[in-house]
Formats: sequence, structure tokens, C-alpha cells
Amino acid sequence: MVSLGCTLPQFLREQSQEGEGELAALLTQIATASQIVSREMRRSKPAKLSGLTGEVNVQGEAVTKLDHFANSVFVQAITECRLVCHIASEEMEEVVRVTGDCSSRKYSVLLDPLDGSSNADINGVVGTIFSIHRHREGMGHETSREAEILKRGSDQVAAGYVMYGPGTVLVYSAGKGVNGFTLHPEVNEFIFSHQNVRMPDRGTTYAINHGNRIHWSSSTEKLVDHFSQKDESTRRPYSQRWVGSLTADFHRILLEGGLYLYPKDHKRPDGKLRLLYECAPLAFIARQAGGRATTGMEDILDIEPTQLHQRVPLIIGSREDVDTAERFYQDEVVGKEKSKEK
Ligand code: FBP
Repeated sequence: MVSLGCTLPQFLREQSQEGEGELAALLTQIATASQIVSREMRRSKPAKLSGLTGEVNVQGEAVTKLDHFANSVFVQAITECRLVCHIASEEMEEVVRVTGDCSSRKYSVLLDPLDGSSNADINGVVGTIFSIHRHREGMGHETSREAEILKRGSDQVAAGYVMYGPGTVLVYSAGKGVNGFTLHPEVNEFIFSHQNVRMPDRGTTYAINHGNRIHWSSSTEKLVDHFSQKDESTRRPYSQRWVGSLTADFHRILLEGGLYLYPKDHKRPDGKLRLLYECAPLAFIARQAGGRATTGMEDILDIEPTQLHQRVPLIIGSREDVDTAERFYQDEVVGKEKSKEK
């Protein structure tokens, strides 16, 4: 039985069962990459890693120097461990097939190397989100790179995130609960700090970008009104929180409960966030901690992906709060169908 205070490698060694040693090695490698990123973040301002590269990524977003740096560190670390056949990243247009023989490599990794990177230059919280799938044997041909990576969230073998804030925290699940580790700045080791995290069934906060209000659907309007109304039995009105950095907003909800929403709206009919390396890994962690994630109509973990950089609406958090939100979105559809029948 591992106890709080041990290091991440010790934890992985003691928790891993037969056949899981390679997954432990991959997680250790991801953690090492995040330690490098964390160190550079601390010394990047006002040095060479602040500001933009001048490039625009596949999402049409300006690439910061830190985005670029974080992507290279993670891709290199994941490539070097020789356990991964395919890597996909928010910062890379296409899936990369790692050079060399893939036949004995068990995994594919998808990641957002630096989520919320616009916060980095103002000393705000940013994060790395990662998703690990089992590599399908015989699927390593050039033509099938995307097929290799387009898998449902429920098929993930592990997922996690690293939050670079006042402290650096790594949270992951390999399908047996959720555990968290805090980077000790002096010994530069992740120390086991959050054991078997359970998300409260209901929270007292909701997180949404109110600046998008003019674009919201009527169900989002009604839902936000609902959270703003007084009801002692459900501890409403809820407080509004918005860091504008998904890992930070999610981390708060994981520990304290509540709801995060980036719904579809009239400006973004598919939402903003990416299914494979933002929504699905966090949905996996939410479910492992007793929470849920939905688009409003479908569980995030059940979506069959069609594109690498696919966007989906995301409503994630405490089980009862997500159930409530889902009812608002589903009622709108039922209402529309009924009015068509008339
Ligand atoms: P990026 O991947 O472009 O950083 O976008 C993701 C994100 O920054 C999330 O971390 C955050 O929750 C959301 O977008 C913020 O969106 P908005 O710009 O509408 O506040």
C-alpha cells in the first residue's frame, strides 16, 4: 500500500500490476517532460520564451513560444521512451508516426502541450492535458495514422493533466481511481499528495465565459439563470468562476465540485474545445472521480471521433450538476421537435 508523500516513480512501481510496467514508464516520461516545462515556465519571463512565435497553429490560433517549446519537449520525451507508435498534438496538423519498428510499441499519445497558453505571459495558470490509448496491432501504416488515433474516450487506458500554477500538480488516472502529485520545487520530484480523489456529487460554482452571452443558445441562457436563482435545498445561487484555463477550472471542480461549460453557441456551433486531447482525457478523469462530462446530448466518452482536431461542446463536473445541465439542453431539443409536429 503506497502512502502519501512517496514519489511518483515509487507510486507507479508499487501500483503497477503485471503487464503495466510500460505504462508506468510512459507516465514517468510524461512527468519528466512536464518538469522541464515547469522549470522553463518559472524562468521564461521576461526571457526568451515569452510572447508569440509569429506562427498560427492548425486551429488558427497564434502560437506562443511556450506552446512551441512545450510541444517539442513532450514529443521528444514521448518519442525517446520507445513505447509509443503515434503522437498527436494540438500544435501539429497531422499525427506523427514515430520512426522505427512499431510492432512492439503498445501506446499512442494525444496531447495539448500547453492549454490556456494565452495566460502564460500574465503569470496565469496553464496546463498540459494528455490521453493514452493502446496502439492497435497492424495499424501502423502511413495511411492509417488518423484511424489509429480516432478512438472513443472510453477506450483510453490512461489520461491526465499537469497544472502549472503557484505549484505544479500532476493528476492522472489509469482506470483505477484518480491520484494527484505535487512537484516539490527543491527536490524536483512529484510527491503523492492527492489520494483517490472523489469529485463531490454537487458543487456551488459554475464556470462559463459570460463574454459569449450574446451568442448563447436559449438553453445555455436558461441554465445560467437557473444557477443564479435562489434555492436553499441546492445551495443556489452558485458563484461564478472563470480562470480561462481549462486545467485550472477543471482542477478546482475535481476537488470542490461544480460545473465547467464551453457549450456550442451561435458563433461556435461545435463548441471551442478539442475532443481528443482536451475533452476526452478530462472526461475520463471526471468519470473515474465520480463526475461526468457531456456535450449536452451525448456522453463525451461515447463519441466516435471523425477528425483529429474535432471540437465538441463540453459540460463537465459534478454528476448532479451535469445531469441538471443536460436536462436543459435535452428539453430544448424536445421542445423544438414538438413545435415542428404542430
Ligand atoms: P486553447 O487551447 O486555445 O488555449 O483554448 C483552450 C482554452 O484556453 C481553455 O483552456 C479555456 O477554458 C478556454 O479556452 C478559454 O476560452 P475563452 O477564450 O473563451 O475564455
